[in-house]
Amino acid sequence: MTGAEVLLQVLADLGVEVIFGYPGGAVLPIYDAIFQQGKIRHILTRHEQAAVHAAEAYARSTGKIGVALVTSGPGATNTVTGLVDALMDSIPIVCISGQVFSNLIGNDAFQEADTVGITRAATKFNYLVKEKEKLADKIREAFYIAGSGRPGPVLVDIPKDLQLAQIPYSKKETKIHPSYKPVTEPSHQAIKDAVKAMKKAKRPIFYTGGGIINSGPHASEGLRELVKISGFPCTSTLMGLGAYPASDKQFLGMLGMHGTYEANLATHGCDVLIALGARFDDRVTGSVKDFSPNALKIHADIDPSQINKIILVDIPIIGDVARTIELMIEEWDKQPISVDQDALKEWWDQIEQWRGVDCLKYQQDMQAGEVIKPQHAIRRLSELVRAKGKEAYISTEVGQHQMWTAQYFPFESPNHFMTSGGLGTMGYGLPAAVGIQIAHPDALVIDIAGEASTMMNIQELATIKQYRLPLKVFILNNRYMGMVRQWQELIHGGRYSESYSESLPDFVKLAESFGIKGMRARTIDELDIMVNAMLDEPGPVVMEIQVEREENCFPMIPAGAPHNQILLGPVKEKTKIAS
Ligand SMILES: Cc1ncc(C[n+]2csc(CCOP(=O)(O)OP(=O)(O)O)c2C)c(N)n1
Repeated sequence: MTGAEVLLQVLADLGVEVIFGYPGGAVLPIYDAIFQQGKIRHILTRHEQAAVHAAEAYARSTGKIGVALVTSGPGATNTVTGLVDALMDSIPIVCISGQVFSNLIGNDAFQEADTVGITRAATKFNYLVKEKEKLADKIREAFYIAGSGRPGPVLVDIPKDLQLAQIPYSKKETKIHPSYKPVTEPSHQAIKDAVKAMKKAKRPIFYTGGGIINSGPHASEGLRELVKISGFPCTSTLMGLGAYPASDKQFLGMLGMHGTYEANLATHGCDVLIALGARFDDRVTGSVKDFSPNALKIHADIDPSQINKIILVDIPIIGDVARTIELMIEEWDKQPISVDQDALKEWWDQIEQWRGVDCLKYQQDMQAGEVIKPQHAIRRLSELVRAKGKEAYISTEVGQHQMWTAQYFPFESPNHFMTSGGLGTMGYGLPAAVGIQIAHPDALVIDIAGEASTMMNIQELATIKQYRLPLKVFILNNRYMGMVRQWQELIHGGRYSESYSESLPDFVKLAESFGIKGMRARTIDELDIMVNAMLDEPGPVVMEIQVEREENCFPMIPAGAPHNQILLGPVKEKTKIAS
């Protein structure tokens, strides 16, 4: 077999069904092999960055490993944003890049780039295959590393001569690297200590993150049980949304910079914080020295490097979070102490008071002709989807609409919310929706977007058309880079430097030019009609919702401030909350 054929055979043996990619000179042998086989489907995106985001969303919405294939030089450099995105959000993907012929490496050959050098800091692991005998093993190893421990992106760079070389192939087990053995079984003593502390708590809270989703459905099921048997409140990071059902009374909504009042004040005031599969990132902690100041902290993470990285914790637990939760549930009944129910009730009373502030309220004028509030558009979208008895897979771009989605679109199940959390990559949502729809052809997939972000990977409308993907692009058009404008308003004296889009396409005509249905809602009386029309449309739709231009996203904890300085609205309206 040729190296290219070996590559495809190993991928098939590893269970790969789909590759997202873009061809070029240095991967022509692989594309030729793709042409001649029927096992693996290739999805042609219109940009390599989009191929990686599509692979990421495919991975996150299925729990499988996503695969991208790109050519050397610009093909590879175009993947860097997607690779870092996957690294920050712990998404398991394998990116295969073509490289120039081995004898040309170092010659500044046409379309040569030092892909391994460039992507070293963008990947969990990367590798330039130099010996043809190692090709199959390196691919297997790449999949093992991407998917095990803390998941992440792995890149394998394959020179063109290796793709053309004759290589014997035999199906083999993955050889596990001797120096890479992630710990999955947590220390039983740590579990005992954690459960003891949890049972002694008077003001506990679960702080859950994307690790629960990465760990698989078992982790989310376990979390639901643990929260129920403990009776404790539960909050989540952006990446963890869906692990615990948003509609449940014990769920306080998202915490952090644009989290709810109740989630943030409960995190600030708790006496035991149980962090599960979360990494204390700055959007969550705000001021590190003031974060959850009086709490005993339990931190469960599969990646030992996360422990005590930002916040010093009292009880670290290293291991798979699904297993951690399972052991916590087992331990719960074994420990003789019982939770102080009076204290817990007092805590819940306090939380209910905070909940009573109704921090997500907004005023929508319902008179015909009135401007649509972006929050209302998202809330109605979620309600109308539910009214049709559907559960949607949602992707977002980055900005205000992303935070409003986290606030107003309730997620009931894991793997249904695909968003760029750590890197905050505008241009993620549209290709992500492609990846989700490929993975779930019959599901309702909606990309909730801002107009500026949509412009960053707009070429993917061609991919959507080509594969007849019935996904919906729901653009909240405020003509501003809304999140930038908001910060400029609140922090830079209202000087809207370069954040207004003087020129935008007519999104309806633009969609039509790609052969996709375009729709528009301009005023509140058109909103429900158009959302329903979009949901009833069997094919793809680009929907432009013209929204209030200068709406701000609240609550907001100013960067670096403690949680109890959460703003419920503009400071000038004196809604700043004192501790
Ligand atoms: C690739 C990239 N460039 C710049 C930014 C900085 N940024 C964050 S949000 C934002 C504005 C997004 O505008 P839009 O997509 O219209 O969404 P809105 O905030 O209006 O909802 C910008 C420029 C980013 N996150 N990603």
